[in-house]
Amino acid sequence: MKPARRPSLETLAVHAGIDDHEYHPAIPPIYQTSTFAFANAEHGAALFAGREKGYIYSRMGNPTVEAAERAVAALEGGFAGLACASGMAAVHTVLATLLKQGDHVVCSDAVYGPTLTLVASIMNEWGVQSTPVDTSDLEAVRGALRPNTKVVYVETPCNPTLVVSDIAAISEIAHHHGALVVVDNTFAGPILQRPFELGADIVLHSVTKSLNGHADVVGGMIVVRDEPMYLKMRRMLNHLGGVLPPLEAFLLHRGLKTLPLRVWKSCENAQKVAEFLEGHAQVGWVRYPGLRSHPQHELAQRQMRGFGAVISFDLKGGLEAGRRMMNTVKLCLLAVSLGGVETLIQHPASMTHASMGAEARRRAHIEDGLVRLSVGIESAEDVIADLDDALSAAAGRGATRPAESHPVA
Ligand code: LCS
Repeated sequence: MKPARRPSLETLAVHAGIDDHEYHPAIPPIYQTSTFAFANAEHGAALFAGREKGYIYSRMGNPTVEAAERAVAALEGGFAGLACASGMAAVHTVLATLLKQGDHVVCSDAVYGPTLTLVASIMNEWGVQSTPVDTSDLEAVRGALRPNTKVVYVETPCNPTLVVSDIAAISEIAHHHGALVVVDNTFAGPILQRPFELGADIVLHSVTKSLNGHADVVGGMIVVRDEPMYLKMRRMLNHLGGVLPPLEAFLLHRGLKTLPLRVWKSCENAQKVAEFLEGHAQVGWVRYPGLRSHPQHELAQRQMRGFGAVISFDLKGGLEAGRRMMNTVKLCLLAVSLGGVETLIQHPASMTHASMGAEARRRAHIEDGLVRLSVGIESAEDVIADLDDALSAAAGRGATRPAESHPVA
């Protein structure tokens, strides 16, 4: 007998998570309901006791949300997904499940600002110890482990420095020590990077970014490898309560269908934009994993199928040049978030990573002049023309918008 063919990611993106329903719709219906009626008292009691399968209350489970959870879990190659109200709700739910007072977590130092604030500041107040390290340095990871280290938390590529960490090597080090590896796969996504195949135990996402892709959903997703972890995580999510609502789950699921097309187009565009920026006299340095000048370019080639949508670069002329540039762009939206169909530009030190504080930013090499660009699926030539005009303005040539309309620095 021919072995069953494993569907490709492109096929899963279109079909995964879609169940049969009464009228056989092509797209799962939106169960926009907070609660589900029981047939009778015995049925209600049986559902609560877990003796029967079915739906009770949408915080505990909802068919539209479960469809999106199955789809993302299939794309990541995990056992199951848990949809959360935001990426931060996913980070919180994972850490609250895996860590208790007295435990220690090793964390990439250049993660999304609020993730570091949660791990290194808020959770410290709850008695969880943490060590932020440059996780691209395996010796630093090894050296940070303590007898009570339960989790190594890796974001790769990192936000916004695009540092790439070796998931397979870190998993080996952490597992040898008895710690679990959590990978925030938001920047690469399942099309470009396969953390479970590299040894990770838990994968999480801000689905606000490429998985939804259309800037109309804030959401998160946790994907686990096995049932015991799923049950622990589900219990925590159910009690913390940060679940994804049905309409958002529907929009996420719709966005997934074009994920491979969008991701490959933005990778192609980002490579062109990164090369343009690298050759521009007004730009100090450019960091993009697809450039040979990126310090972990070889690792990125090994670990990723493509290099993603996000580029960071430094403008000659520092903050003032950055302010002028961001007040001049017309096609690029001056907005935070990333991984969507539209090109976005922002200034991490005063925006996404402001909450970390200057000292943590300095340690994580998030310089004040760093500008972050998330390249969309428009024409690369149009994006480059817009950036070219804005770079001229940054150099003091051409007109800019009034500074007060976009306070950057
Ligand atoms: N993980 C990563 C890598 C992120 O970039 C973000 C958000 C989160 C987690 C949190 O997800 P959220 O709760 O926002 O869905 N990153 C953002 C950024 O770079 N700009 O705006 C949000």
